[in-house]
Amino acid sequence: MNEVYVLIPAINEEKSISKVIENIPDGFVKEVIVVDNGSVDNTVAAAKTSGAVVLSEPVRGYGAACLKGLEYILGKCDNSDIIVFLDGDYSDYPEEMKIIAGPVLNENYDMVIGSRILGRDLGKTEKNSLLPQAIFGNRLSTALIKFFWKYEFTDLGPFRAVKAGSLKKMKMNDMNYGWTVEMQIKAAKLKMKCKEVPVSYRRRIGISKVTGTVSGSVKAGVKILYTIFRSL
Ligand SMILES: Nc1nc2c(ncn2[C@@H]2O[C@H](COP(=O)(O)OP(=O)(O)OP(=O)(O)O)[C@@H](O)[C@H]2O)c(=O)[nH]1
Ligand SMILES: [Mg+2]
Repeated sequence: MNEVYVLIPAINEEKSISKVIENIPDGFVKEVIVVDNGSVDNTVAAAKTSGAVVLSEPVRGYGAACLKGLEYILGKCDNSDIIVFLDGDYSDYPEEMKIIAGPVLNENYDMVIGSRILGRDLGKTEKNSLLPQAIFGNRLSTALIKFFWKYEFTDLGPFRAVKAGSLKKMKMNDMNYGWTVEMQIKAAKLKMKCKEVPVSYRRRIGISKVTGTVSGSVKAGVKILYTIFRSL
């Protein structure tokens, strides 16, 4: 039996983290790992109460937190096991995890991305949940990926499932905002079997860290473009 591990990078998400963990389908996952970067609220306690393993990463950054979680999971899982990435702000619908993990579990996909753009086209996203800068940035970066590497994506969505053995081959190293695009570029370069599925999306609970802030959007945009052109 292949196991499913869920990796949630989180910082100061005390209002949402328990909802995220508790909405993961019952009995579907072996372990939920929350990687914290020094939250100053009750995120750590809330995540533990909801049954997650909490790791702490001293270096700040979304990618740094994911790397810490991966080191922990890849150190003990099989190559055929599955890692699901999920945000801790309750924007994604954890109950949709099976449609993302399913093709990796059952159809030999290396990676499945939950696409909020495909979801929006089906009326599955809450109004104003996908901010204009995210829509623009996604459109530009996925167009560049298609142009340079001939792989078609519509989103750099955080909710995604990847086979553990495939993640090992990717040798991920981005420490912050380039994490999602780096993974998609590496999947394309390695000719991995990928697909997207439409997912729902809603406005986050709590305070924005990235796309909902001006500085976060600028830093993320610059880092994503830098990651694309550095990968050529
Ligand atoms: N551990 C850790 N988690 C982070 C860091 N930055 C963001 N996160 C988490 O990563 C997830 C995504 O961050 P968000 O702030 O939701 O970013 P976003 O979805 O682009 O934009 P907003 O939802 O508008 O803020 C959330 O669970 C955050 O708590 C970080 O530096 N360290
Ligand atoms: Mg968010």
